[in-house]
Amino acid sequence: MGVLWNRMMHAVKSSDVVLEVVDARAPLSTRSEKLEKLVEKMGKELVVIINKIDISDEKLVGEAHKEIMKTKPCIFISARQKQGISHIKKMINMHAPKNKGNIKVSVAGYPNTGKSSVINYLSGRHAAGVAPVPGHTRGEQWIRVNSQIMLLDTPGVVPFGENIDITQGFGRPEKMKHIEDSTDEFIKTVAAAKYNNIKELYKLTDEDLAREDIISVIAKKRGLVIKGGKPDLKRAAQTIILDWNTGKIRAFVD
Ligand SMILES: Nc1nc2c(ncn2[C@@H]2O[C@H](COP(=O)(O)OP(=O)(O)OP(=O)(O)O)[C@@H](O)[C@H]2O)c(=O)[nH]1
Ligand SMILES: [Mg+2]
Repeated sequence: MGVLWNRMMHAVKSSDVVLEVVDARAPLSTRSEKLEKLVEKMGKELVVIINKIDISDEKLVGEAHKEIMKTKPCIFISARQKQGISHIKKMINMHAPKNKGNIKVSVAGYPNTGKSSVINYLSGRHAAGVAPVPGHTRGEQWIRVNSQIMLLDTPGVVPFGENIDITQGFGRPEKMKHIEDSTDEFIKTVAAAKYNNIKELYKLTDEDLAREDIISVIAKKRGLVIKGGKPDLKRAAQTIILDWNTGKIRAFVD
């Protein structure tokens, strides 16, 4: 984390504008207070980009957008559906220093929020690697969008001390310790959220949703069992996290 954070400081220092990409399924809890403070301290401009609106609820995202706008410029987009590109370019031009020929923009935020996808969308080509695996981007990379704008892709960073859970794209499922426990808590949070597709996605009844062991119900529905017919909680948890990371789970969690 220390090394990554140093690199983040360097990225911010070498930029005119920072785009902070957050996940529209949890726009408030995927904001990084430390990143925002760092940008402010360095006297740079920050724009919050709420990405993945295609897998969240429009009205609830609209409310979160209003909330964020109280303190920061903010727009909502879908990199996957290619919605919002003109807004991003307008925002970059509005917040860049006037009459600057070469505007440098770093794209930052928590893992898996879609930073590399936003860059590919803006540059119109597959310039940055994208994967449903948090921690996919490992090194910084400058990518030219046009004669005026250059973007810096950065690895997803959760600053030390910030609240980490899997709604913040934390962890590769196969590497997470105690994955059953954290996923159990996570799936209950998502199932209780104002907007979610858990019921349809895992074919659950209302009774299933109310159960304490919802994860074992999901395991059984998916045929994930171990010897003796017991539900395979580990594989069920891995499936759920993968479904979150790939966007099969639609939700609004904040
Ligand atoms: N539904 C949906 N999925 C998206 C969108 N943008 C990105 N994704 C998906 O989110 C996952 C992560 O995307 P990346 O662009 O690799 O995210 P990142 O923030 O660069 O991730 P790291 O480099 O690991 O920090 C991929 O599976 C993308 O296809 C979007 O607008 N909508
Ligand atoms: Mg990336």
